Amino acid sequence: MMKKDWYLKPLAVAVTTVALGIGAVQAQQHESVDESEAAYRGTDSPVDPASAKTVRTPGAPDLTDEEFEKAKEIYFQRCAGCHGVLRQGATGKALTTDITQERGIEYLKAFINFGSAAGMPNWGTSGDLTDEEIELMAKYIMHEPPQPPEFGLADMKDTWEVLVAPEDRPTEQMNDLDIENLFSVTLRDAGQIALIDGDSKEIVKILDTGYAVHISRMSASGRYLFVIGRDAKVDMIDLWMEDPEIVASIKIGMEARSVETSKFEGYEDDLAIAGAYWPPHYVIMDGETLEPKKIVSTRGMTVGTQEYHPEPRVAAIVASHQHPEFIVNVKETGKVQLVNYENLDALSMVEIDTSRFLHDGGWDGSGRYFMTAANESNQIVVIDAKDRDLEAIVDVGEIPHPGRGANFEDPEHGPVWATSHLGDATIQLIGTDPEGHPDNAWKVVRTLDGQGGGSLFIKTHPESDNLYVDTALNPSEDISQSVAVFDINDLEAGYEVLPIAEWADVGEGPKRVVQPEYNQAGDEVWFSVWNTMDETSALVIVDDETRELKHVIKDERLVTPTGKFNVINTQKDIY
Ligand code: DHE
Repeated sequence: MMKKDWYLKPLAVAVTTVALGIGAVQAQQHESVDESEAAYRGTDSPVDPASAKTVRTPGAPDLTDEEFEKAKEIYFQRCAGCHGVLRQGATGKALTTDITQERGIEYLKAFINFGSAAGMPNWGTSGDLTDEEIELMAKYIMHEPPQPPEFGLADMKDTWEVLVAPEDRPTEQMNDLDIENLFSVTLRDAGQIALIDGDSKEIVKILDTGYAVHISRMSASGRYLFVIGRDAKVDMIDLWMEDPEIVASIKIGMEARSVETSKFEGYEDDLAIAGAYWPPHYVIMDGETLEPKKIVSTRGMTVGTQEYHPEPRVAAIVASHQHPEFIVNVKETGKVQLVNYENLDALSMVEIDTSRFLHDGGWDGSGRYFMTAANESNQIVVIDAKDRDLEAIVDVGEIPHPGRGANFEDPEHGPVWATSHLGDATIQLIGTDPEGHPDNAWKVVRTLDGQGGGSLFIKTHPESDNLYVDTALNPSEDISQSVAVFDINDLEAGYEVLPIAEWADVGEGPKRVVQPEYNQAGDEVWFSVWNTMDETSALVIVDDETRELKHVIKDERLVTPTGKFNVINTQKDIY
């Protein structure tokens, strides 16, 4: 089993045992939990803390109203991302009152102060929280969690706008953009996207979208771009307009991460879907106007123990090409729902038990199998979209994080899909050809050693012989500011390191290099050099043939660029 090493090695772990009246508390003091990793896993929740009603719980130390409001603010900003709004646990442990009241205040204070080797940041010793705030938070989590309000159809309709009616939109492309080679670039902390022309590298337009915008997805036609913000705002952008513009938008909840459109033949773009973290539900909408049609809650029983979970968040969503279905990952329950959209008034669904903590994923090279990470279970789940059942669950390294993964032909093992990992330095290739290579199917057929852990995305392209692996969240700057590239035809030769952040020459800052994305021809690879808001970021473009620097896009409008989505590669699931 892969040891979780990258996380511990660079961190000098000084174990401080705090012996307390109520027994010894083993709180491991860390020099610092890597801030980017902590920030990545627990970005502040866009849910308004004031919307959550305060609950006073017997057995918990009392707090004034003012203290409650302050604690809620801190919790939603720093803790909800990992522990969940209702504290049922996800990447972070469950903090329900049966646990917190049993542990007691001193224990809780020590853990908040020193953190833990399992990834809990050291909020006190890092200086993020004061002693008073630590005491406040320890008391706060001994009370029942305040529940934010639901967000139903009326709330959605209050936010729904059709800015340009379908009948008023152009009937042909009105601009001379090479749309297929256009890139939609997430400007994360600006709440915007940049549309960048893949040939000229010019910024075509900057568009205001949702708060902490997260991902872009394409319509089946390749005409519309769908963007979702962490605040659950979906924007639909018409790329045919003379000046590409948002034509419809809606908020489908208070927090979300995923959006997709219907892609099965005969239903192309009839419908759109977006999945929320809060409330835990997904919403099926009209594909042309985003009118909300059907809200489906994901609350239910977990796989395995079949315990009720009140906050199973919707992670990756893909649109099946095999049936008129959306395939929806439900994170905390470990259920994959195949939602048939032929009749929204009589919704039929296949709910497949898989493995808890589903996250991101993508199609295998054939477009039949959905390969998705149950990342906190260290597994890759394989869903057969044609037979509509679970094909396999594959044990992999520590916290797989594939993005959509990478599909290519391994010279020895045939067709494979690859993932890298947050929690260790490996890249693992899983056989995806049960017909032609049955012995390799759904097994790890090759494990490569990459630069280090902290990897978020891996990518290749049918026209390329290269496999690029980022390590954006590795604590060592040499590693987080560069990428590794393997020759697909000689994988055991190891990797070459490309000094992407150095090539960007943007001066100070963390300069995390994140998410390789190819252009349409597959002869360029674009990387984001993700700096903080008040530092200079950039996009670095590498010549895939020579692996040398081809171009750097630096522009003050490029604020915290992260995900980049080439239109044709996103539309056709090319990765
Ligand atoms: Fe993401 C995809 C959730 C943090 C950049 N991210 C996804 C998906 C999910 C998800 C469920 C898959 C969507 C789909 O395919 O439908 N991301 C989360 C989180 O819960 C998490 C860990 C913390 C949070 O609070 O958001 C998180 N993600 C981040 C980041 O910090 C990243 C690195 C920078 C950013 O822009 O926020 C980031 N996530 C991305 C990107 C993708 C993504 C670029 C799409 C990858 C692709 O190639 O499709």
